Amino acid sequence: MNKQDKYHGCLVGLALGDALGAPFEGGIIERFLWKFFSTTKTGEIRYTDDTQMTIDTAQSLIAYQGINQDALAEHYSSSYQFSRGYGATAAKLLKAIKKGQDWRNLNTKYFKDGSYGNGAAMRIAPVALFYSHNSRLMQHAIEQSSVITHAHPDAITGAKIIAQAIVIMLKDKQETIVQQLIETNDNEYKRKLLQVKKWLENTGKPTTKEVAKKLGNGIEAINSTVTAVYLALRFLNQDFNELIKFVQNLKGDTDTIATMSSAIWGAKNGLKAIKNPQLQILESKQKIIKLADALYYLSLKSV
Ligand code: R7I
Ligand code: MG
Ligand code: MG
Repeated sequence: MNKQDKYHGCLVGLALGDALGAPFEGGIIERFLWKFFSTTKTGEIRYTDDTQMTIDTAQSLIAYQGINQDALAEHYSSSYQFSRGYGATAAKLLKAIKKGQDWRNLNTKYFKDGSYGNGAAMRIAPVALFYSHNSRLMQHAIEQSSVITHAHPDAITGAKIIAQAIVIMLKDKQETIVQQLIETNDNEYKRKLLQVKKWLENTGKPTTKEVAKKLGNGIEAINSTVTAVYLALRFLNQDFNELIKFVQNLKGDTDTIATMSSAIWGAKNGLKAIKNPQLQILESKQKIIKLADALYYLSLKSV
């Protein structure tokens, strides 16, 4: 499999998953509101904060050849737009940075330990792609990029799980992925990963309701990141659209669970494997492909 196509599959898959998951996110109000924001003026399908922050992360990594926390905070805040559907606390924090406040004084201002939302995990794919050859540097970069908005350890662990899954998918052997994740996690994350292992080993397929109940479908990192890993693995050898359909029916944080599972699925199967007519009308598709290319070439430098 062409490695560069896997990079394309990861980032473009992520954005397409986000755009296709967004109309199904949240309750009646969120879904109603999204109808006004779901397409661009030229009729493309719009992505949400998940992809916007992923693009920001990629651009900043490329510009600084690594994580420059202050520049990244600046970048996240200058891209903020209400119409992308940011998390409520993340929105406050980004607006405060825009007004000149330091992220160091904000990341534990709203919650004592910082946010445990999935906002750090949803934007982590470029860090995985950039550092795919150096796990130690990757762990450090995940902590540095996450803590700007998500200081809570659960949020950072969620980002590490998604990044680790993406890196494993870029390589040839994926059989041991769940075992590797079980060995590097503990507590509630480990308990959920053990559930994933059990489900993948059995032939029975849990319904959307069972998945939501046991792994979660919420906005919290603990209730969405393992869910995304499970769904990417369950649909790994199936059509991309089957994965998306399942996530849309899962309810809850559908855009973000689609974002993270599609990034993992895309890193394994590549962009050429994504057969979906909506791909042709995805907002900023060419720009995202170019970012994936830049990350691919930069990752080669660190081999
Ligand atoms: O994590 P974050 O960037 O949100 C990402 C989500 C994704 O679904 C996106 O698609 C978008 O819709 O938002 O945003 P945060 O605001 O940091 O976290 C999300 C929400 O989780 C917060 O607004 C809180 O409601 C909740 N939350 C907490 N609640 C109590 N105590 C996060 N941390 C805490 C906490 O410590
Ligand atoms: Mg979103
Ligand atoms: Mg979401």
